[in-house]
Amino acid sequence: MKFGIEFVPSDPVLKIATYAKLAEEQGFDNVWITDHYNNRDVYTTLAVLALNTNSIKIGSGVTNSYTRNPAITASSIGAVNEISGGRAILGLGPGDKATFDAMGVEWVKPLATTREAIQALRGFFAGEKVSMDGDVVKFGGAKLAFKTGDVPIYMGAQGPKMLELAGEVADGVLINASHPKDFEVAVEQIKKGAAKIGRDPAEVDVTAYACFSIDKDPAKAVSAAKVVVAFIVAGSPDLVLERHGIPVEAKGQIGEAIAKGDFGALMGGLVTDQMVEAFAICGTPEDCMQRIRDLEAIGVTQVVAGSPIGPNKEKAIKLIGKEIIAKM
Ligand code: F42
Repeated sequence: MKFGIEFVPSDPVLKIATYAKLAEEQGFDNVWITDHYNNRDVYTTLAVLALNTNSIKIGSGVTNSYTRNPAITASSIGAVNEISGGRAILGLGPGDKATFDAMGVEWVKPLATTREAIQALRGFFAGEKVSMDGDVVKFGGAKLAFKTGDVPIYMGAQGPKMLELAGEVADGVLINASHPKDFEVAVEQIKKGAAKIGRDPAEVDVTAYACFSIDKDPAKAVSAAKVVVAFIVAGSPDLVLERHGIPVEAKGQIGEAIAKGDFGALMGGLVTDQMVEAFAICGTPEDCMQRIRDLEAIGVTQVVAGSPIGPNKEKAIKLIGKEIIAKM
């Protein structure tokens, strides 16, 4: 099992660099930085992490090819790969519709766009002159003027077709989920994609990009996870809620409370323990370890500790290092 950690650059970059260094010391393999226009820039953050760490791999988790042309992405992550001594990973997804609406960016054919962007990116990483006339992605002979090295490409994916595509074309897949039931379904889709092209599915690093909250006091861990879980419930397809026995009506109620900023209602009962169980890796180190072992048994090969990580980030990173990574 590999371990990753996610940071959202809503925090200052230098603070994230301190956490990333601590994560490296605690034995984490990867650090992932999210990409949304309203936060600090992902590649600036990755560049600072590159200079402040020595061995941990650093990646975008995840960027998209609507707000950044794939040639620009190749140039940006290529530069990060150069300054980090070959530690860069590119996480790429279809992007977040709400963010695109706010930016006035049209979200067309996310599946085709992701497939074609990856094809172009592989070309740029191989030092080729890229000419493409895809459904969405088009290049008229574009070539980078420096060698990027071969940067692994991970896809951010949840939907069945995106997961299948990841099985075909990606080195890894970052799946926003925490429960074995969701991974049973996801792993089947990834295998289906790999089988299509006669690929060994074991080549794909199946990553649980999870809401994670750890503390020696389980009540504190649950309390820290609740707001993040509320956002997950509000954004989950009905099918996923039903899979976990969560009433679909809860989604509307939680969505309304989020819209009103009524965090008291979320904490006071709208977000149930059942929701936390379904959508977070949460609790004491022993609880988290058990869940990670259950995920491993289903085919998960990397667990990413995503927001909130714990009620206290620094303590949580140390707990994961000492009580989980060192004991796996
Ligand atoms: N999004 C961000 O913007 N920033 C981040 O930092 C970020 C991090 C992140 C980490 C892990 C992760 O799993 C997701 C993350 N995301 C982030 C969200 C990500 O960008 C996606 O929004 C998210 O993964 C949801 O994507 P999805 O896999 O559910 O795919 C969507 C597009 C979907 O509907 N997929 C369908 C499916 O079955 O997989 C396929 C839809 C389809 O077939 N579309 C056709 C096509 O060609 O695209 C066209 C259909 C038509 O009629 O137009």
